[in-house]
Amino acid sequence: MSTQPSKMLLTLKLITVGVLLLAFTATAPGQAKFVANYDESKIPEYQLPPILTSQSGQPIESAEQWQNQRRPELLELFTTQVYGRAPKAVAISSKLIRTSMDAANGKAIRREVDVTFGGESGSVTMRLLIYTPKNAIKSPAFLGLNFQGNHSIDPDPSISLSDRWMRNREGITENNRADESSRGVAASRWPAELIVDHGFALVTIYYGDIDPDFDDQFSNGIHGALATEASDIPADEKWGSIAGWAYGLSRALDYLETDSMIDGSRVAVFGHSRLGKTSLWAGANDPRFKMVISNNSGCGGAALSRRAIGETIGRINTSFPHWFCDNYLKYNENENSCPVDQHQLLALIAPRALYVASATGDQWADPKGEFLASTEADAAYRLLGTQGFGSSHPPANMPEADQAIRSGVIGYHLRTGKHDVTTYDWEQYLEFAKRNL
Ligand code: GTR
Repeated sequence: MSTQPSKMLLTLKLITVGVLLLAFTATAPGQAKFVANYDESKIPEYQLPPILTSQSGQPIESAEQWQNQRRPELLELFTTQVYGRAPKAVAISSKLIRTSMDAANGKAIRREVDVTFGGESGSVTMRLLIYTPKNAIKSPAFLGLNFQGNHSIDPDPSISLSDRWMRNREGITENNRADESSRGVAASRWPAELIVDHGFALVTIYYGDIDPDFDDQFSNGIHGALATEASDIPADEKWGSIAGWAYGLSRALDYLETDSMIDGSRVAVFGHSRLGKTSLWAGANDPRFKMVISNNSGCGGAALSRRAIGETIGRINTSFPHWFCDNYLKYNENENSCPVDQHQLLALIAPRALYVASATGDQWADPKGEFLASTEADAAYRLLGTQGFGSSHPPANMPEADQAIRSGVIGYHLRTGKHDVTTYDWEQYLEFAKRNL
């Protein structure tokens, strides 16, 4: 008899907890089901933070003020509020693993080179896959991270198969490891032959060599290897994976500067999607990159966050909590309070060549926001004495699909098709690079 009321009480309590939990998950900010906005008329009101005014309100009117005052303060804001702070550069060592004299239809020499670096807590080894045009002395190069292992960019079975952690992909990768069937699956994104035909080298690295792409509280990959060096960085400013991948790109450039077949002073950093966010951050941080290419980088890349079209800061931080630093969480559903927006990231690349590419079928990445950010960045390019987009003003309207604007130092196109990297994209980059690299 006496157990009956307490059982009822327990059931009641459980129901109450259940209802409360349900109410919380349905209404807590950032937890409610995300519905992306694609309607221009529903964009929240916003004002972009200025490029050419300092944080204290002072107009920036000379190249000197830009270099000594505005650029450092913007770089610091992106470091502390968005991507996180990386430790200082550490020394690298390298080792040639193998060479093929007959790659890319006989047009290229292909090498695999291991570059190792680390700190007191451990080390990272990333394998560079390098195609250089035959008979060239020192080639300018495109450097970019790849998503599925170096073996995925070229079906040639003599390329080493990555044994690192890899995201599962239906029909391609299982149990987080690549197998023989994934050889060449991403070849359409990496047209090595076309690139060497134009006189450029291609260098690529599996991004998971630097940092495996999952949330482990910043402890594996580069974060673990450089944990001691990063130990005095405040918790909210700790580097996320994008900053880690960008750091790896800079270490790759350290190596390329020593490679006898590459001209290290003429390296373009390239990336698609999350790796496009990465190429932008690498280019903003490391002025040795002579050209920066963002392919469909979207939110946290080239797209203006304040438009909140497609993917938003809140959404990206929820899906990928390890990409950015923890301070970035403050701007979930609160883009206007962020002291920076992504046009200022693009401006950090000035006066070096910058190419931003969007795709019509990639509304999640907000092509218009990517275009607008590029036109805003033009102001910094002009201040630094370049012609920006190439004419007397940045373009007022988005170009038609497949009509690339690439006569200046800033290039932009909207390609027909989905979120991807295609031959069309590469053809534009190559033409742009012929003048700017
Ligand atoms: C998506 C993400 C995008 C983009 C993309 C990718 O899921 O929302 O920001 O980075 O992944 O990298 O493929």
